[in-house]
Amino acid sequence: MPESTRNPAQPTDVSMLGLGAMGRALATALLDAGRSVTVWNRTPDRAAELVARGARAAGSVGEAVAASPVVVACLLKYPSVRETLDPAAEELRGRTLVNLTTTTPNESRALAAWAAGHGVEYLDGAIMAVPAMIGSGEGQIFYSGSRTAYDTLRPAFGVWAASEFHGEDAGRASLVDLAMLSGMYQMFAGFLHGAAMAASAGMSASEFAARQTPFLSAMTQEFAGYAKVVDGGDYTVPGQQSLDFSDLSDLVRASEEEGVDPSPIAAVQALISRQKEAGHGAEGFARIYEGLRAAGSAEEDAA
Ligand code: FVH
Repeated sequence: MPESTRNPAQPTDVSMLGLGAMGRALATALLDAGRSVTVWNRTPDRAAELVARGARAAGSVGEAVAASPVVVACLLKYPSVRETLDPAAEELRGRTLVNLTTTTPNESRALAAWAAGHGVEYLDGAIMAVPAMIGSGEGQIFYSGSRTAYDTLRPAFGVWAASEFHGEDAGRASLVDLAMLSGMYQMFAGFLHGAAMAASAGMSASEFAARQTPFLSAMTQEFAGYAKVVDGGDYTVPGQQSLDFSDLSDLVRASEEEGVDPSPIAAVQALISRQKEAGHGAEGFARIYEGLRAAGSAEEDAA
């Protein structure tokens, strides 16, 4: 019997709140794996395709929450999660909430505290995949929060992507996710800045990409060496490219001369300059890590 025509009182395995591109991909993968799924979305029309595949549509958040022991939220941002769940807090009591909405680490911790205050088991998740990768075996989802919830749900959620548990601090999965995205977005911005510079010589972005891709791929091999220096904490180890050597003033000036906004590369040069002014010019490039960390501590100290 299709799920949509089941007795409404019969519980389903998972209730999915949020049927945007990602929520629909997650719900589809669960249905394809034979799980029974209740779905809810603020704009109800978005449930139609899933109902046709066997999901049960709930008419309200409370109804969706009451339908399953496990409730997955894949909404937009932290406020949308609270707006959706606050009114259903009592129905959630005794159930497990898995939040896959992108939130900051502190927002994830706030949700964990909110859940604990309402007798709800909480697992936070950060999706390292686009919707098309869900169920393809390519993506990854980082989890943190309740270990019990993770251990119980891992077999079911394994259909989405590879699962990785990051500990009981509910904010850790989000922190690692956002740290990875920080690296990715700065790489993309760097590529686009380079493409803008090359454009002033008439090179198309596609031509530039064809050159940049193998170069950057090769450069990522350097991460492990930088990481070793950072973890060892000794920026004087021989064999490193020094900050004096890495000075990017010419690169910044070249960008300006071509009429291209130098802000991405100027930000890197500012990090280099700060270390040189503090007397570390002879040390390795990786020393800028210390400047980034110290700036965070200074802000915390000032707070
Ligand atoms: N799509 C992706 O590639 C990324 C990959 C990494 C992780 N993200 C995060 O997943 C969350 C959902 O992303 P999404 O792609 O499904 O996003 P949308 O298609 O824009 O759908 C958003 C859903 O959230 C609902 N919604 C928004 N605001 C509210 C609200 N105030 N109350 C209730 N629901 C709300 C929205 O409902 P509607 O507009 O259809 O009525 C959608 O269901 C996100 O955190 C990504 O960062 C995806």
